Amino acid sequence: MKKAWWKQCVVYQVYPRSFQDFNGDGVGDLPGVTARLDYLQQLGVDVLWLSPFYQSPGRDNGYDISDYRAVDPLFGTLADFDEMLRQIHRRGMKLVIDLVVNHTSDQHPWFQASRSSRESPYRDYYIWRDGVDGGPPNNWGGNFSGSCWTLDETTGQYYLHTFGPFQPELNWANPRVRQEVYDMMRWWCERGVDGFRMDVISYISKTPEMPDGAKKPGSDYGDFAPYVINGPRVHEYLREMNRQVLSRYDLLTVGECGGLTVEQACRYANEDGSELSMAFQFEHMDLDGGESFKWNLRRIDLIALKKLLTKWQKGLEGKAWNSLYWCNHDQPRIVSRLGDDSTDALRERSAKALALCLHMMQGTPYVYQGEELGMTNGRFDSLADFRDVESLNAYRELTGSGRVAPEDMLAYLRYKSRDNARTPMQWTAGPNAGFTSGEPWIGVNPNHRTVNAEDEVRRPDSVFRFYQDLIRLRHEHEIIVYGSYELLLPEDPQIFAYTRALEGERLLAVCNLSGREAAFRLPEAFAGGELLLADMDDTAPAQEMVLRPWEAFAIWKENEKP
Ligand code: TEU
Repeated sequence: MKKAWWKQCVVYQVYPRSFQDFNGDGVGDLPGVTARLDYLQQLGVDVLWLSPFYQSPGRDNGYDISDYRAVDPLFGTLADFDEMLRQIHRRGMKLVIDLVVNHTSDQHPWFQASRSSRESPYRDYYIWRDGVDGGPPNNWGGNFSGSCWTLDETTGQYYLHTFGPFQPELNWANPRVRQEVYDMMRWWCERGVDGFRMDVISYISKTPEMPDGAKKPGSDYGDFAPYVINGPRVHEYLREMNRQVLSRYDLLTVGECGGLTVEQACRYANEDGSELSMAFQFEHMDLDGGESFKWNLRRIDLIALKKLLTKWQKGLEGKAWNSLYWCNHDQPRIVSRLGDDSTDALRERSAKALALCLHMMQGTPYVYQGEELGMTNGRFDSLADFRDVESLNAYRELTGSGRVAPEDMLAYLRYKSRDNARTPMQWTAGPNAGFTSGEPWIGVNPNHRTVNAEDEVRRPDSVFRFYQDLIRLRHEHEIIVYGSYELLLPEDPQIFAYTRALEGERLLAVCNLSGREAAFRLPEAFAGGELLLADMDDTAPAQEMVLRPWEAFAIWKENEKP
């Protein structure tokens, strides 16, 4: 397997709106990020991925961009950006920015021109179709509820949007659109950025015929996925982007690829470097999904999770590179989802066990802001406390149609809403968790009095310190980066254990991902190995062990010389 800096690094995702507010308007900003770089350096991460800060009406918190080359005044100025980047580089870290080019905002000048007339030179920058039988061109339903098509009165045609109607889909089949995107990417590369996280990049090529989709369960709409995701020309476009932009710089690129399969990942993230460095798959996040998308109270089944992550570890080995994550700005907090946040002790231990389980695997790990503190899901007393367009639309659609009772839907939102990831970063036990001196745009979790960075950094046994250790170990041990992976005990319903192997050495990760004791037999080959890390201070690896709830550890051993 080829070596690369982006295989050896740990990435930290900053969602600027919720990270640190510098100017007191209740919304995080770029000077706020700059002010917290020492904290991130102390954590030890190598790369920052910054979610959108571009000019935007903000209807999807910046994933609806109206000017790709401007910083939204809410977040600061271009000068603030340059200063932030300078300070990141000064600390030896790198910056990856979000590239949102499957769609723009409907306020983008391209779309304004496109919708103004069928003759506009920008008409073909977007995807326009005639209606059928007085309705939309087909039955596709969007990710943010409702139809994928909106009728525009001015020209009497419908435009396509797989997300909100305020996020019209760019037409990648138009070579001028692609050149605009590549120009813009080069502009940011020349400014000094070190890579791109590419929003829903698996959606950019549509099957031109765009037929009706199969009825989605629990919905009036049809499924666009087979005609949009991993579409016919997506790899051609990415190879072109790679030739024209990516290959000219030394970048980390990661594609957000809903609907990714192992076979597809081997193309998006292939070792020959002709497309992207790596891709985000979603299968492990979908394990607790169901009839109405993700809206339920289901828990992820551990045996299924092990099987699935093992499929990705083995399936990409030597062919492509994995990204590893439990959390991002679209997912509920992992400690509330797969761990146990019912008491402080269990919260901390389960957060550590989950972290160890992920960070000893092959791939580039991503830490989402607050994950390193064991931050939990937010507190949302009523519907009025939610901000996320996906959540609010789903509530309206599912309760409005009578499919889900309002109180059930509220419970589902509390468990799964994207807003759980977006409550402000908890810096201190003080007012608004030290996030803002103003009125925060979304409620601060009241548990910041016990769960906060100030306390976590100070305390030697904290979740923060544990993440620090995991990151340091990855930097020190090549086997954690490049070693091959084998799952142990595939049918065990409590323990997630696996080995890694590299020439001359081996590693064992053992995680009791349950709140009950579990018997574990240490494999012979690891007897007398070195305990690298454990989430309890008295873990003693032995031939016959009884793992305590959420006990997790890693052992390293040199192979016996023949
Ligand atoms: O997310 C794409 C995506 O697939 C999600 O909308 C996903 O379906 C949902 O969050 C799961 O509940 C990206 C961004 O990460 C997200 O924040 C944006 O809203 C979306 O694209 C549109 O740009």
